[in-house]
Amino acid sequence: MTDKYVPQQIEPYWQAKWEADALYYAAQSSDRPKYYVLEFFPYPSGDGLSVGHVRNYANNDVVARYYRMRGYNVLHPMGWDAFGLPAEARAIKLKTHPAGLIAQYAANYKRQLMLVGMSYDWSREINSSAPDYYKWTQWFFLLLYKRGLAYRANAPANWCPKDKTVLAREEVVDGKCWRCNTPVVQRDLPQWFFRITAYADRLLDDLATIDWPERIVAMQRNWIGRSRGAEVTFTSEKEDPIVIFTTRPDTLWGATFMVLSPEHPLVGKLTTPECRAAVDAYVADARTKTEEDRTDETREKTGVFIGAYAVNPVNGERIPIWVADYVLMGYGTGAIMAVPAHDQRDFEFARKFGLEIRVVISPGQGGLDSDTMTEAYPHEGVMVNSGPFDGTPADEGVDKVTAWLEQRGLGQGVTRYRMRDWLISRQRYWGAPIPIVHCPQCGEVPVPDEDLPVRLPDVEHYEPTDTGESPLSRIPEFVNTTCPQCGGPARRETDTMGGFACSSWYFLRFADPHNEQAAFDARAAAYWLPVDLYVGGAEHAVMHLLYARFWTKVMYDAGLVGFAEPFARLRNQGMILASDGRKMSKSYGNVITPDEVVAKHGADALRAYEGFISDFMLDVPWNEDGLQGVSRWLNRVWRLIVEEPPARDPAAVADPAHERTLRQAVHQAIRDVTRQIETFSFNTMVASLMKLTNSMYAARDLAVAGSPAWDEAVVTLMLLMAPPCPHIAEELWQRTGHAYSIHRQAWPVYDEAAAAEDLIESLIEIVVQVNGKVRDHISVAPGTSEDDVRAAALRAPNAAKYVAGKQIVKTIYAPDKLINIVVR
Ligand code: ANZ
Ligand code: ZN
Repeated sequence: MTDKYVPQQIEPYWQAKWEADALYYAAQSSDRPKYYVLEFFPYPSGDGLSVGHVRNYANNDVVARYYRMRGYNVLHPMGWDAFGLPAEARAIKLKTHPAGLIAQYAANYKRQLMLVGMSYDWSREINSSAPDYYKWTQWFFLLLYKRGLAYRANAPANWCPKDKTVLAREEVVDGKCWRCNTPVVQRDLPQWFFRITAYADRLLDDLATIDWPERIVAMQRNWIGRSRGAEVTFTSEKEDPIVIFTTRPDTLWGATFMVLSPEHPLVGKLTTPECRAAVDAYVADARTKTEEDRTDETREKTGVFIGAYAVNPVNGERIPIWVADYVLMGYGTGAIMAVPAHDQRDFEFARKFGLEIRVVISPGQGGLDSDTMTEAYPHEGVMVNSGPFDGTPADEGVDKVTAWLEQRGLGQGVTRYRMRDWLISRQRYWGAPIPIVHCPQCGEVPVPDEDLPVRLPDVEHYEPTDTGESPLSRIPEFVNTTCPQCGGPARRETDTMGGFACSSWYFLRFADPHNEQAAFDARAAAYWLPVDLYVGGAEHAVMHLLYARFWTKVMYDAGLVGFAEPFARLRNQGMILASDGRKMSKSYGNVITPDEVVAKHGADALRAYEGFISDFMLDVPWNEDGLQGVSRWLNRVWRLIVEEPPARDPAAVADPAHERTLRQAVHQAIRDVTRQIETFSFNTMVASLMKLTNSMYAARDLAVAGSPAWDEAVVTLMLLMAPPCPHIAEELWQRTGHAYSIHRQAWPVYDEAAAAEDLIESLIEIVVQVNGKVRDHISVAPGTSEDDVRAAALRAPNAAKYVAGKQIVKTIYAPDKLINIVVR
């Protein structure tokens, strides 16, 4: 047996043994508290995992292992988010089937995760593209359908011309497809939606009940975008009512023009013949723009006058009506009153087109001058030029004006949301088929539960079509079916569901992954869920993390689960950049894989470095020196424990003060590492372990090795290292004669008195005399018993010299001051 630390020799051995012993198997148990630790299940790609991906797995594994040692029944599962565009696109390119590709990619991910020593319960592995999984995704679709939460509607959709599919709003980034960066165009298509807007209030309000990063909470809040305001009815000169939505009814007296969205139904009717050509051209142009472009605040405002006027109901004023693309048809009523003095977009528009700016909110001192203002004043103040409301503070004015409008039948208070319904259908092959049949007699008919899953046909050609129809529509064996209701000929729905449907419930499947009768057993879900700790990247803030909350609430309402929030605690990891500070990317050739790091330094070094690298939340560049530092530390630990402590000079007897110092270091480490794991401070956790190692080296040099304090330190260091560095900890545990497995040991208990900072300072020095002559000094805690003081005095090297070979007659002890050993 070599005594050098060679991680590549010990790591595969222990990994195989843990797996063979099912050490991380999570049995459902009622007598132990549970802890469910989860990482976002990955989308397996052909590139495999980089050290950036490993960051959240490795650090969350520390938490999983820690809770096991704390006596919790821990569920730490892994699976594959396997449906979706990238695998399909790749398969088309390689002229192969995505199922085979995904299996290959997932196997590689699994190999990599095992390589870094993840403590997953692999018996629960799931794959969202397997029929025994998507059967239940379809079942949930129908649950939503039956509850009125899934519907089909014709809608302008974001269409990616390259991927040839509709994209959800959140999949459009800066007007481009989030996957392939192709500019998105608008198309009208029949689409399936989930009615997430019905849950807007609960999705907002329940944010207060979960422990999530403030940033993610804020993103969800903005995304849902609840605004309280008023709808106010203006009238055109032809007396058509034009309802506008405003959050600032207190500024009604400052409206100097009106803006309609280009899609507004009254544009056609109200536009005068002289303006028609210009308006038509503008409206046509607006259709080519994405919502993201249109709402870009830095873009120069555009618009045209439609030749008509509207009457402001509060003061009878006649204001020009414009059409402009910064007003969206999908929000509010698609029409606004423009108040350029107090709304920045309206201000820019008015300045560009020479429209009147009228101040109706005064900031107090000095007031505002509409001629010299350089930007809108959107803040609080006092209402001015506002008829009966002059002098009213603006914040009170909002409610007062709303009540005033309601009394006169001119408007009403309303709540509006920015969030829209969730577009779920995709015109693609590689997804869960939507389990609906279209019957000429019965209309839309849900596929009966017993006929699920609606299987994806195994075909060779599934390239997307240019018509916007799913490739499934070209497979007659799939399309042609009989109506479950009347038995007549019918057509299957050919759209598939976007991958976010699969990931909206997978965390429940892990509780009961092999259930063939139900998506999950209610008791299993009640035991394991909600997820106690969920970790993943912030890029999911408004998609997956909102959808999963929505589905959970629907399940709660359907009585399937007893909780309304799936993820009690959420943490986001930062990105690991390449050492050059750029994003790791295949195209830059700067990706670092766990494989190469493990080959060079071992999995434990990689894991510890993934913690040590920086605060978990921050983006940080990879640094080979830092990795080497961690590797050196592991070698030091190895030598400290495996190598015999240096032969002890019999005269060099340990000073009890040094033992106490060591105990203090040990218990401070227990205290700190415990807190650091619980607060996700993995960088300081590794630093604490390094510090303890240093304290042990110092203590060993002071000949504490071999004492009870030393033994305690060795055991504690191994136990504290078990979560981040499971292999070396297991190996050292065995080499120091302990019973397998260290991962089944209890977490060390922290002794507050031993860790106390003031202990060392408060030690008192005791004079050691031999036959009345001062020979040495020792440090002890006040109140130490005479026996302990005598024992310590006899170990003090200089005193020991004068006692050696003599017979002790008696000792005289003056408490906390002096001990005199009388020898002969
Ligand atoms: C007059 C006004 C005066 C407004 C003022 C704001 C400030 P949030 O808070 O995001 O809900 N608006 C209404 N419907 C719109 C649409 N379809 N497209 C673009 N803008 C629209 O925004 C509500 C405000 O955005 C509304 O209040 C309206 O402008 C504008 F000093 O009305 B406001
Ligand atoms: Zn029918």
